[in-house]
Amino acid sequence: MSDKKFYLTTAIAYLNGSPHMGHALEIIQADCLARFYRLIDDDLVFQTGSDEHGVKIYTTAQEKGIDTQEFIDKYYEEFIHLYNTLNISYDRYCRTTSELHEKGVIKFWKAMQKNGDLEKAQYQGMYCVGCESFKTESELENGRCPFHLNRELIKVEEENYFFKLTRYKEKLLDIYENDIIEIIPRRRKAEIVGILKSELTDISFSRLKTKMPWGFEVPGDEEHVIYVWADALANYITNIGYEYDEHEFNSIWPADIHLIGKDIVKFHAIYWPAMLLSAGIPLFKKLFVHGFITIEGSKIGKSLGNAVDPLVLIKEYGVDPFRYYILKNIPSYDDGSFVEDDLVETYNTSLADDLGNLLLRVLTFLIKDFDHKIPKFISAEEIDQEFIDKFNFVSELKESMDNFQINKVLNRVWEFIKDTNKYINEVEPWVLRKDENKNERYRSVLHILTDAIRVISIYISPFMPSIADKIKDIINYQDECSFKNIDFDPNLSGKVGNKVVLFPKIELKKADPMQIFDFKIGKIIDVHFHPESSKIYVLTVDVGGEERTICAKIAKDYTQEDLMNNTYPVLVNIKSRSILGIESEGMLLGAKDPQTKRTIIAEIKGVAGEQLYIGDLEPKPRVVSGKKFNKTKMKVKKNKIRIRDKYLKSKKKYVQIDLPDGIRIN
Ligand code: ME8
Repeated sequence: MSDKKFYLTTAIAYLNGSPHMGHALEIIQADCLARFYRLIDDDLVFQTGSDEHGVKIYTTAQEKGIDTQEFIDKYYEEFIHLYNTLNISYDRYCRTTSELHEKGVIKFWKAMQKNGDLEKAQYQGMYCVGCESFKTESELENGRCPFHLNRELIKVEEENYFFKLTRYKEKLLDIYENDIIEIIPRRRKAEIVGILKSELTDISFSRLKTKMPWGFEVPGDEEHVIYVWADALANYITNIGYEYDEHEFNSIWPADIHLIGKDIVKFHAIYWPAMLLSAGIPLFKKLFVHGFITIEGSKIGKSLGNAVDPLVLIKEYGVDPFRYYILKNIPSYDDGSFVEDDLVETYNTSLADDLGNLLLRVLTFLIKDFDHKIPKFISAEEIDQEFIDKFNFVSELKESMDNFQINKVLNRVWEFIKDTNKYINEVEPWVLRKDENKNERYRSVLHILTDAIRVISIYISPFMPSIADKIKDIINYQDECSFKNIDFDPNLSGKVGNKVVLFPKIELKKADPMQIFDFKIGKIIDVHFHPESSKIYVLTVDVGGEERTICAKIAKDYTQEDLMNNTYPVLVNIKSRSILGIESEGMLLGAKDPQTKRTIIAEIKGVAGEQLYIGDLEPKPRVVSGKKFNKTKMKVKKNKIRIRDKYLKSKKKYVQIDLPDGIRIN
């Protein structure tokens, strides 16, 4: 037996914003993997963390005028809060601003330098702050990064330290040709081999401190800071003893699984192994790559804001149903769309009908006829034995999990739950209980069923740990949650608790189509002319802790002073679009006065970010297209904005517009 622990990691999130559904997806998948492998062997280390350096964080904090450390600490708290709420069982957490991490990064840097892989050279390139990475021509779509279409690339010209990635080309090709590192799904491997064969260059591994001070100083050169990815990737080793405890390090490293999203494969499949080879550190074993979650088909981004805050969903539906839905409905290695109605449907069918009902059915018999006691197992007929033989399908699950097919595992577990319900229907305990001669059999059947519920509690624990614990409590099962205990136990005994409805049914709320609109009060904090048109203003609008760029064709009718510091209703979830090369991320409401030919915009007094309502409707925003907006036929009525029979308003006031009745807003 090896004393090497199973080591599983997630990507470490940038702390430049609140955690979103993508972060929730990754950490839930990782937690599910960790809990699953712990059922096989408890000797596992699960690490996550936060990526706290880099241009993105530094400039966002600067723009907001907040001290960078204070800025990241705020988001650190938010991430930890989400992870705790989600019941994430991480063992270690690496903050890349920690001293421990810094020491490890310096040691790592020196090891690569000693190997002759870090050298200074003049550099010129286009940098995407969103990805924190230089981009080659072939990675761009119409001159923009495909992952960050809203961001301009930055031209960087400076002397940097370079990592000699090209030296590792052949070794890396060999690694992937021979599956020394496995990339799952395998189609992602083809992408990596393609990059290795065609466009590999040495990479800039530092930034000038005068331009970007937020990072660790390059050892022996105070003018440079270490590039954020060279720092971030090292978290996988620095936090497990690389610099401070060799024994600990050797008992955890190499990582068995790095779980990451599809946008950062290149860093993990090319940079990271090359860095490890350079520093003489063994390679990790597997890269699991998940897809991206969209919200009802739209990319997570500014237009949806926090409308789909995981915490809000958890509050509404509970942690475990949320975890269950994410793991079941979003295929682990493809993109998937979050649809709230699907969550409700999944909850009602799989959780309430299949699992909740099964528990209730069995408890009812135990309480009614056995005074809560689990009856003794006496003997099994053929049909019982067939069912008992179905209890252990661990090797099947392990094979799927080793291939990162989480939803396949979940579906297989559900097949067992359905088999249990089917078994009840076939053996008909309600018939057995009435027949004196069938008393022994009735007891055995109920014993088998209670044991099936015990086994189910083990199987579902990686997906819904709290529900699993609840079921264990109800049947008073104290033993370790482990696959060691997955076979039928003829000696199970004890008393069960009272009936519990684990998943009360949820009614599907039919949303009013008007609820998709998200109007907020926006305060104009900057106005300038569009460089390509004197009729258009480019406005910077504060919509509550977030700034939007909005292009508005009102420069003929309003002076810059008219607008500055005033507040207006803004449609914040309209699909962003490019207006003469500038991305417009929201819309003011207005229309032309037929008499004066002046464009008049709607106004409202209030605080930036304040929610507006269409009558009494609670907004349930989705991204809205311009076409959809036009279909709503908003009209002026008594200087207010009327949408069907309702008016646009804040909690306190109506939105006002100085136009005659009947004019269409556009
Ligand atoms: O990339 N759906 O941080 P990050 C699913 N700091 N996953 C998503 C997603 C979405 N819509 N959006 C992002 C970073 N992710 C770096 C990682 S690792 C040494 C450094 C995933 O906060 C993304 O793919 O932008 C990544 O795996 C994780 O969330 C953190 O993203």
